[in-house]
Amino acid sequence: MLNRIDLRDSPTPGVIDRDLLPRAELDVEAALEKVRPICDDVRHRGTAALIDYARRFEQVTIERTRVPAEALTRALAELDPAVRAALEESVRRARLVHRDQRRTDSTVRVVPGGTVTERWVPVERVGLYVPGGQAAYGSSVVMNVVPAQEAGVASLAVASPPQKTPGNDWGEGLPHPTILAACALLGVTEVYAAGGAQAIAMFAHGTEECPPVKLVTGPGNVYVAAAKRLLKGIIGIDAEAGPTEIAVLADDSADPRLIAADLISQAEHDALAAAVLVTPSAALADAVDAELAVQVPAAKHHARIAEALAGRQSAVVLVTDLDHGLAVTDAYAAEHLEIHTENAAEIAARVRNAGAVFVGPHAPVSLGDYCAGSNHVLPTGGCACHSSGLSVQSFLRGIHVVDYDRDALAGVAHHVIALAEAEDLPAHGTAVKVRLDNWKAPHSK
Ligand code: HSO
Ligand code: ZN
Repeated sequence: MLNRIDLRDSPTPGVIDRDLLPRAELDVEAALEKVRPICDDVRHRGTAALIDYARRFEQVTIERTRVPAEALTRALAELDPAVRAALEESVRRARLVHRDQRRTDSTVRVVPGGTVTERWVPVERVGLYVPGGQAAYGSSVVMNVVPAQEAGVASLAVASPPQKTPGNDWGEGLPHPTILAACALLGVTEVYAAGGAQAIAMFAHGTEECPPVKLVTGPGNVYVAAAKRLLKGIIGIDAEAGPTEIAVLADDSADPRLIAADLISQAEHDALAAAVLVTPSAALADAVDAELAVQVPAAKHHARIAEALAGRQSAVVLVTDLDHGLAVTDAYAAEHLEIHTENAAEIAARVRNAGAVFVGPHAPVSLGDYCAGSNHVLPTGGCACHSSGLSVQSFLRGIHVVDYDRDALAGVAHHVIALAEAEDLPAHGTAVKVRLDNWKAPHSK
């Protein structure tokens, strides 16, 4: 079922050509041209434009975008108690982990009388985007809201597309009821029925109903990614999330049933999702293939799973040994990386590039998706080689506060002046000199 890429004969196993590894290209550039007029329209016409797009893209008629408080209360009251209990546990664990990410201000005394303090200040107002449709994830509300709240963000709005069929008798035009319930559970009262690029534009430019935000986070489809790219600068953004990815690094000790189940679990998200097995064991690769042949047809979403697994973004990569395997998984930089080897914790400690690492047979990605305490908004498309998943840090800014007294400035003035002159920026030096001159001959008023 999976394509095979054999790198065992590679003459330089330490040097991995990324082009040899499977990965789908997500054409965000092409989507840019489509979303530009939509974003401009929302900027000019505000809520009226959002109402028009709800009709055009979601086929629903809405009169306003702001979700009324009663709808949030009702969604929580009507939530299946088992789902409520699970969301509560998910929130509890996520809080434990994210609370520990909070930063404290720190002051360094550089010289006597000269200090630099790093103050951590939360972003004032953020917009969290939660996809709808095929991907209406209450868990993504948790993963966006908890770090923002733990960072101390004072004003927080959620947007999610209005649903045509909300799954109950509520009628049209509200986001998915589980999303509303998760917002209510977390104490989020500002929720908008807005989807796609137009929701990102609403956050960036503001409308009559929704004041503009400073930062937008959360996953979405290619149009959401394109709108984030377009509006970046007006707003801060987290990563442009692409389709989900799972890579598994495994040796002969691994259980092929578990690996197949985990590859399938992420392929279930999307026909464009990527599932990659990296192993030195051709026998394991065969066994995983045989398991997939049994497990895929039995899965509810077998059609899109089969498409994802057969796609060029998914493969088995055969490697010489685990060192070679680690070089491959580092080059691939997966959103999720599972380690199914002997001494899995030791191998995991050597991973350099991954959004999140899952160690051994009892830590499937789906645990992390819901209830590990870790965050599931993670870098995709190889971005894990330079970026991290969503965290408290994503919602904070570090501000350097520079506090020098006269003597501390005098002590370093000649260095500032020398560097300013070397850069042909003499006014920089003068700004220091006038202070020194002033001290020598203070003005008498
Ligand atoms: N695996 C997805 C997150 C998710 N899974 C939400 C289930 N619900 C991207 O990390
Ligand atoms: Zn998932």
